[in-house]
Amino acid sequence: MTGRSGETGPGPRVLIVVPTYNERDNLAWLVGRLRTAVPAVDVLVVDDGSPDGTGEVADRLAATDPQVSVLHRSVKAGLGAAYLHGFRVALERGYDVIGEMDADGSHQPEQLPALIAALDDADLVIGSRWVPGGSVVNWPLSRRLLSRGGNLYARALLGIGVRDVTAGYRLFRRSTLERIDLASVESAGYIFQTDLAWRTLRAGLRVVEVPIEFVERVRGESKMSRDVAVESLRRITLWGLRERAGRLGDVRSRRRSAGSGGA
Ligand SMILES: Nc1nc2c(ncn2[C@@H]2O[C@H](COP(=O)(O)OP(=O)(O)OP(=O)(O)O)[C@@H](O)[C@H]2O)c(=O)[nH]1
Ligand SMILES: [Mg+2]
Repeated sequence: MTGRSGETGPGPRVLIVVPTYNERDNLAWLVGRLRTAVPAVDVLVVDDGSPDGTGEVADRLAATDPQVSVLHRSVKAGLGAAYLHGFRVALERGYDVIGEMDADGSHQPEQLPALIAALDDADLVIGSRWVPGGSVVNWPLSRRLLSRGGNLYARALLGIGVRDVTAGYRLFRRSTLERIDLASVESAGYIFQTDLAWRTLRAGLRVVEVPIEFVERVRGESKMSRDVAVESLRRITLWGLRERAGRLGDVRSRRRSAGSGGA
């Protein structure tokens, strides 16, 4: 992405939001890589009171680096809720670009420049595992099938072209977050990712996927569960059916008004 409206001078101000829950052994490693890979980028860690002391690790990083800051939330309230809080703060602080990145190393900071470059022609950039050139390292077949199957289902039901709509390595233009009415987002968990991409598409904005290499976490525990997958399927089904019912309603009312116009 070039400077604001293409003029020379400082580039866009970018903030990457990193949600954490029990990522003590990953956070310093991840933030260090991020600050080295793209030194101009600021980092906001959003920690949900991790019992393992991740919040204190984040505080230590922030104390020595003015480009790192931390939001402490008292209880684990879900990935989506943490991101919504982070986004609100990012908008208040005036950032032009607001990004998402996991703390566990799955999203490689070294690939961030490619995502930033893609923002020139996009309102939302998704680091995608499932476009040509994208890949996943160290995932068992079951996890691949879950992600591919979930994405296939979302594509079919929502009628969208995005191949990795559940992905969590992303960059939003500020204007995108301002358009999609964050205050009405209710998705607190992982379905948040699909929800925001779906809102962006429905607002008529441009979503571009950039291939990434996604690396399974080496340290710490996953917070994914069967309930998360089931809840995602339920919500996607609901949105898809609602959209179809809406379209059907539009066709019926168009027919009715065409009929009454001709009478
Ligand atoms: N603040 C906050 N962060 C969370 C919460 N749940 C998950 N996270 C963080 O969100 C990121 C993604 O969570 P992961 O557990 O890695 O989930 P995943 O990537 O789907 O699962 P794996 O592939 O198994 O790692 C990590 O940085 C987590 O620490 C939460 O409730 N609150
Ligand atoms: Mg992960």
